[in-house]
Amino acid sequence: MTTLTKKGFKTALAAMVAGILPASAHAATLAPNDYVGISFWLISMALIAATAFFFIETTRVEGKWKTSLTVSGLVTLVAAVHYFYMRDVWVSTGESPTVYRYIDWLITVPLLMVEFYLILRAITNVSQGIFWRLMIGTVVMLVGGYAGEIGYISATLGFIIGMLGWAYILYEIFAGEASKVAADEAPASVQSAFSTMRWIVTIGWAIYPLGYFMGYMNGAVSDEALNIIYNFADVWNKIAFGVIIWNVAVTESESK
Ligand SMILES: *C/C=C(C)/C=C/C=C(C)/C=C/C1=C(C)CCCC1(C)C
Repeated sequence: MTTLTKKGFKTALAAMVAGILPASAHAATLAPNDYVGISFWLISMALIAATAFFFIETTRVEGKWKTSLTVSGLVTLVAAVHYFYMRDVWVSTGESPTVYRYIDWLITVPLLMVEFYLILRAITNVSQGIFWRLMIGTVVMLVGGYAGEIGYISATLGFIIGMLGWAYILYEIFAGEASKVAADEAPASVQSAFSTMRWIVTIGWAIYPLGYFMGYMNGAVSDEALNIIYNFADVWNKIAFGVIIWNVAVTESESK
Protein backbone atom coordinates (compact mmCIF):
# COMPACT_ATOMS: atom_id res chain seq x y z
CA MET A 1 0.00 0.00 0.00
CA THR A 2 2.76 2.45 0.97
CA THR A 3 4.68 1.82 -2.25
CA LEU A 4 1.53 2.19 -4.31
CA THR A 5 0.81 5.54 -2.72
CA LYS A 6 4.36 6.69 -3.33
CA LYS A 7 4.04 5.75 -6.98
CA GLY A 8 0.80 7.67 -7.19
CA PHE A 9 2.43 10.74 -5.72
CA LYS A 10 5.34 10.50 -8.14
CA THR A 11 3.00 10.31 -11.10
CA ALA A 12 1.01 13.25 -9.82
CA LEU A 13 4.15 15.27 -9.20
CA ALA A 14 5.45 14.58 -12.70
CA ALA A 15 2.11 15.66 -14.09
CA MET A 16 2.21 18.93 -12.22
CA VAL A 17 5.75 19.69 -13.33
CA ALA A 18 4.71 18.97 -16.92
CA GLY A 19 1.91 21.48 -16.50
CA ILE A 20 3.92 24.17 -14.80
CA LEU A 21 7.01 24.18 -17.03
CA PRO A 22 5.45 25.67 -20.15
CA ALA A 23 3.82 28.36 -18.02
CA SER A 24 7.03 29.55 -16.45
CA ALA A 25 8.75 29.54 -19.83
CA HIS A 26 6.84 32.64 -20.89
CA ALA A 27 4.74 34.46 -18.36
CA ALA A 28 2.86 37.62 -19.28
CA THR A 29 1.83 39.78 -16.34
CA LEU A 30 -1.72 39.35 -15.18
CA ALA A 31 -3.54 42.63 -14.49
CA PRO A 32 -5.60 42.65 -11.26
CA ASN A 33 -8.73 43.74 -13.14
CA ASP A 34 -8.37 41.28 -16.01
CA TYR A 35 -11.15 38.98 -14.89
CA VAL A 36 -10.96 36.77 -17.93
CA GLY A 37 -7.23 36.31 -17.37
CA ILE A 38 -7.91 35.58 -13.70
CA SER A 39 -10.47 32.93 -14.65
CA PHE A 40 -7.90 31.30 -16.95
CA TRP A 41 -5.45 31.31 -14.05
CA LEU A 42 -7.90 29.93 -11.46
CA ILE A 43 -9.03 27.16 -13.72
CA SER A 44 -5.55 26.09 -14.73
CA MET A 45 -4.74 25.67 -11.03
CA ALA A 46 -7.95 23.77 -10.36
CA LEU A 47 -7.16 21.48 -13.28
CA ILE A 48 -3.69 20.74 -11.92
CA ALA A 49 -5.14 19.96 -8.49
CA ALA A 50 -7.77 17.70 -10.06
CA THR A 51 -5.06 15.88 -12.03
CA ALA A 52 -3.05 15.17 -8.89
CA PHE A 53 -6.20 13.96 -7.16
CA PHE A 54 -7.32 11.58 -9.93
CA PHE A 55 -3.86 10.09 -10.36
CA ILE A 56 -3.34 9.55 -6.63
CA GLU A 57 -6.79 8.02 -6.27
CA THR A 58 -6.03 5.35 -8.89
CA THR A 59 -4.17 3.57 -6.08
CA ARG A 60 -7.38 3.31 -4.12
CA VAL A 61 -9.67 1.62 -6.65
CA GLU A 62 -9.91 -1.87 -8.10
CA GLY A 63 -7.85 -2.72 -11.19
CA LYS A 64 -10.60 -2.43 -13.78
CA TRP A 65 -11.51 1.06 -12.59
CA LYS A 66 -7.97 2.41 -12.69
CA THR A 67 -8.11 3.14 -16.42
CA SER A 68 -11.21 5.29 -16.03
CA LEU A 69 -9.56 7.38 -13.32
CA THR A 70 -6.32 7.67 -15.28
CA VAL A 71 -8.26 8.96 -18.27
CA SER A 72 -9.98 11.54 -16.04
CA GLY A 73 -6.54 12.69 -14.92
CA LEU A 74 -5.31 12.89 -18.51
CA VAL A 75 -8.26 15.08 -19.46
CA THR A 76 -7.53 17.57 -16.69
CA LEU A 77 -3.76 17.42 -17.34
CA VAL A 78 -4.05 18.12 -21.07
CA ALA A 79 -6.53 20.91 -20.34
CA ALA A 80 -4.29 22.42 -17.63
CA VAL A 81 -1.35 22.71 -20.00
CA HIS A 82 -3.56 24.32 -22.64
CA TYR A 83 -4.96 26.72 -20.06
CA PHE A 84 -1.48 28.06 -19.36
CA TYR A 85 -0.98 28.79 -23.03
CA MET A 86 -4.49 30.20 -23.43
CA ARG A 87 -4.02 32.50 -20.49
CA ASP A 88 -0.82 33.80 -22.04
CA VAL A 89 -2.51 34.51 -25.36
CA TRP A 90 -5.37 36.27 -23.60
CA VAL A 91 -3.19 38.31 -21.21
CA SER A 92 -0.72 39.41 -23.86
CA THR A 93 -3.10 40.02 -26.82
CA GLY A 94 -6.66 40.24 -25.43
CA GLU A 95 -7.75 37.83 -28.15
CA SER A 96 -9.62 34.54 -27.92
CA PRO A 97 -7.16 31.63 -27.93
CA THR A 98 -9.27 29.69 -30.45
CA VAL A 99 -6.56 27.42 -31.85
CA TYR A 100 -5.49 26.27 -28.40
CA ARG A 101 -9.10 25.65 -27.41
CA TYR A 102 -9.69 23.42 -30.39
CA ILE A 103 -6.41 21.53 -29.95
CA ASP A 104 -7.44 20.98 -26.34
CA TRP A 105 -10.92 19.81 -27.37
CA LEU A 106 -9.48 17.54 -30.04
CA ILE A 107 -7.69 15.60 -27.32
CA THR A 108 -9.93 15.98 -24.27
CA VAL A 109 -13.36 15.45 -25.89
CA PRO A 110 -12.46 12.02 -27.37
CA LEU A 111 -11.04 11.10 -23.93
CA LEU A 112 -14.30 12.14 -22.26
CA MET A 113 -16.18 10.01 -24.79
CA VAL A 114 -13.91 7.05 -24.05
CA GLU A 115 -15.10 7.28 -20.44
CA PHE A 116 -18.58 6.12 -21.46
CA TYR A 117 -17.04 3.10 -23.13
CA LEU A 118 -14.70 2.42 -20.20
CA ILE A 119 -17.29 2.51 -17.44
CA LEU A 120 -19.43 0.05 -19.40
CA ARG A 121 -16.44 -2.14 -20.13
CA ALA A 122 -15.57 -2.24 -16.44
CA ILE A 123 -18.86 -4.02 -15.76
CA THR A 124 -19.55 -6.11 -18.87
CA ASN A 125 -18.48 -7.01 -22.42
CA VAL A 126 -19.24 -4.19 -24.84
CA SER A 127 -18.83 -3.93 -28.59
CA GLN A 128 -16.12 -1.80 -30.21
CA GLY A 129 -18.92 -0.22 -32.24
CA ILE A 130 -19.85 1.97 -29.27
CA PHE A 131 -16.30 3.29 -29.09
CA TRP A 132 -16.06 4.06 -32.80
CA ARG A 133 -19.46 5.73 -33.08
CA LEU A 134 -18.62 8.05 -30.19
CA MET A 135 -15.28 8.89 -31.85
CA ILE A 136 -16.84 9.60 -35.22
CA GLY A 137 -19.44 11.90 -33.66
CA THR A 138 -16.69 13.77 -31.81
CA VAL A 139 -14.48 14.30 -34.84
CA VAL A 140 -17.36 15.50 -37.03
CA MET A 141 -18.49 17.90 -34.29
CA LEU A 142 -15.06 19.44 -33.74
CA VAL A 143 -13.83 19.55 -37.32
CA GLY A 144 -17.10 21.19 -38.42
CA GLY A 145 -16.86 23.77 -35.64
CA TYR A 146 -13.22 24.59 -36.29
CA ALA A 147 -13.67 24.93 -40.04
CA GLY A 148 -16.52 27.35 -39.33
CA GLU A 149 -14.62 29.36 -36.72
CA ILE A 150 -11.57 29.98 -38.87
CA GLY A 151 -13.69 30.80 -41.92
CA TYR A 152 -12.72 27.78 -44.01
CA ILE A 153 -16.43 27.18 -44.49
CA SER A 154 -19.28 29.52 -43.51
CA ALA A 155 -20.00 29.89 -39.79
CA THR A 156 -23.51 28.52 -40.39
CA LEU A 157 -22.35 25.42 -42.27
CA GLY A 158 -19.73 24.74 -39.57
CA PHE A 159 -22.44 25.06 -36.95
CA ILE A 160 -24.75 22.63 -38.75
CA ILE A 161 -22.02 20.01 -39.23
CA GLY A 162 -20.96 20.41 -35.58
CA MET A 163 -24.55 20.01 -34.37
CA LEU A 164 -24.97 16.83 -36.43
CA GLY A 165 -21.87 15.32 -34.81
CA TRP A 166 -23.16 16.21 -31.35
CA ALA A 167 -26.63 14.83 -32.15
CA TYR A 168 -25.02 11.55 -33.21
CA ILE A 169 -23.23 11.32 -29.83
CA LEU A 170 -26.44 12.11 -27.94
CA TYR A 171 -28.31 9.46 -29.91
CA GLU A 172 -25.71 6.83 -29.00
CA ILE A 173 -25.81 7.56 -25.26
CA PHE A 174 -29.57 8.13 -24.94
CA ALA A 175 -31.05 5.63 -27.40
CA GLY A 176 -28.22 3.66 -29.00
CA GLU A 177 -26.31 0.56 -27.98
CA ALA A 178 -24.42 2.30 -25.16
CA SER A 179 -27.65 3.31 -23.45
CA LYS A 180 -29.06 -0.21 -23.80
CA VAL A 181 -25.98 -1.82 -22.28
CA ALA A 182 -26.14 0.64 -19.37
CA ALA A 183 -29.86 0.04 -18.81
CA ASP A 184 -29.74 -3.76 -19.10
CA GLU A 185 -26.47 -4.76 -17.50
CA ALA A 186 -25.11 -2.06 -15.22
CA PRO A 187 -25.39 -2.08 -11.42
CA ALA A 188 -27.24 0.87 -9.85
CA SER A 189 -24.13 2.97 -9.16
CA VAL A 190 -22.92 2.68 -12.76
CA GLN A 191 -26.38 3.44 -14.12
CA SER A 192 -26.60 6.56 -12.05
CA ALA A 193 -23.10 7.71 -13.10
CA PHE A 194 -23.92 6.97 -16.74
CA SER A 195 -27.09 8.97 -16.50
CA THR A 196 -25.41 12.00 -14.85
CA MET A 197 -22.59 11.85 -17.39
CA ARG A 198 -24.99 11.98 -20.30
CA TRP A 199 -26.79 14.98 -18.85
CA ILE A 200 -23.44 16.73 -18.63
CA VAL A 201 -22.90 15.92 -22.31
CA THR A 202 -26.34 17.38 -23.04
CA ILE A 203 -26.59 20.46 -20.82
CA GLY A 204 -22.96 21.17 -19.94
CA TRP A 205 -21.84 20.74 -23.53
CA ALA A 206 -24.68 22.88 -24.90
CA ILE A 207 -22.77 25.91 -23.62
CA TYR A 208 -20.16 25.58 -26.39
CA PRO A 209 -22.49 25.62 -29.43
CA LEU A 210 -24.46 28.39 -27.71
CA GLY A 211 -21.25 30.42 -27.37
CA TYR A 212 -20.38 29.69 -31.00
CA PHE A 213 -23.84 30.74 -32.15
CA MET A 214 -23.89 33.96 -30.15
CA GLY A 215 -20.27 34.84 -30.87
CA TYR A 216 -19.95 34.00 -34.56
CA MET A 217 -23.41 33.97 -36.02
CA ASN A 218 -25.20 36.67 -34.16
CA GLY A 219 -22.38 38.74 -32.67
CA ALA A 220 -24.23 39.11 -29.38
CA VAL A 221 -21.38 38.01 -27.14
CA SER A 222 -18.06 39.75 -26.48
CA ASP A 223 -14.76 37.86 -26.40
CA GLU A 224 -14.61 38.53 -22.66
CA ALA A 225 -17.98 36.94 -21.95
CA LEU A 226 -17.36 34.05 -24.33
CA ASN A 227 -14.07 33.10 -22.69
CA ILE A 228 -15.41 33.32 -19.15
CA ILE A 229 -18.37 31.14 -20.14
CA TYR A 230 -16.14 28.56 -21.85
CA ASN A 231 -13.78 28.54 -18.88
CA PHE A 232 -16.46 27.79 -16.32
CA ALA A 233 -18.08 25.26 -18.63
CA ASP A 234 -14.75 23.41 -18.60
CA VAL A 235 -14.78 23.17 -14.79
CA TRP A 236 -18.09 21.41 -14.98
CA ASN A 237 -17.42 19.30 -18.07
CA LYS A 238 -13.91 18.20 -17.18
CA ILE A 239 -13.47 18.33 -13.39
CA ALA A 240 -17.03 17.52 -12.26
CA PHE A 241 -17.29 14.84 -14.96
CA GLY A 242 -14.10 13.27 -13.56
CA VAL A 243 -15.44 13.45 -10.01
CA ILE A 244 -18.53 11.47 -11.05
CA ILE A 245 -16.30 8.77 -12.47
CA TRP A 246 -14.14 8.83 -9.35
CA ASN A 247 -17.26 8.41 -7.25
CA VAL A 248 -18.54 5.36 -9.13
CA ALA A 249 -15.05 3.82 -9.22
CA VAL A 250 -14.69 4.14 -5.44
CA THR A 251 -18.26 2.97 -4.76
CA GLU A 252 -17.90 -0.10 -6.97
CA SER A 253 -14.43 -0.96 -5.65
CA GLU A 254 -15.47 -0.69 -2.02
CA SER A 255 -18.71 -2.63 -2.43
CA LYS A 256 -16.72 -5.82 -3.06
C1 LIG B 1 -13.58 19.98 -22.26
C2 LIG B 1 -14.13 20.48 -23.44
C3 LIG B 1 -15.36 20.11 -23.95
C4 LIG B 1 -16.24 19.15 -23.25
C5 LIG B 1 -15.75 20.71 -25.20
C6 LIG B 1 -16.88 20.45 -25.87
C7 LIG B 1 -17.18 21.11 -27.09
C8 LIG B 1 -18.36 21.00 -27.77
C9 LIG B 1 -19.47 20.13 -27.29
C10 LIG B 1 -18.53 21.77 -28.99
C11 LIG B 1 -19.61 21.71 -29.79
C12 LIG B 1 -19.89 22.47 -31.04
C13 LIG B 1 -21.11 22.22 -31.64
C14 LIG B 1 -22.08 21.21 -31.12
C15 LIG B 1 -21.56 22.94 -32.88
C16 LIG B 1 -20.79 24.18 -33.15
C17 LIG B 1 -19.36 24.00 -32.99
C18 LIG B 1 -18.90 23.47 -31.64
C19 LIG B 1 -17.58 22.81 -31.92
C20 LIG B 1 -18.70 24.66 -30.68
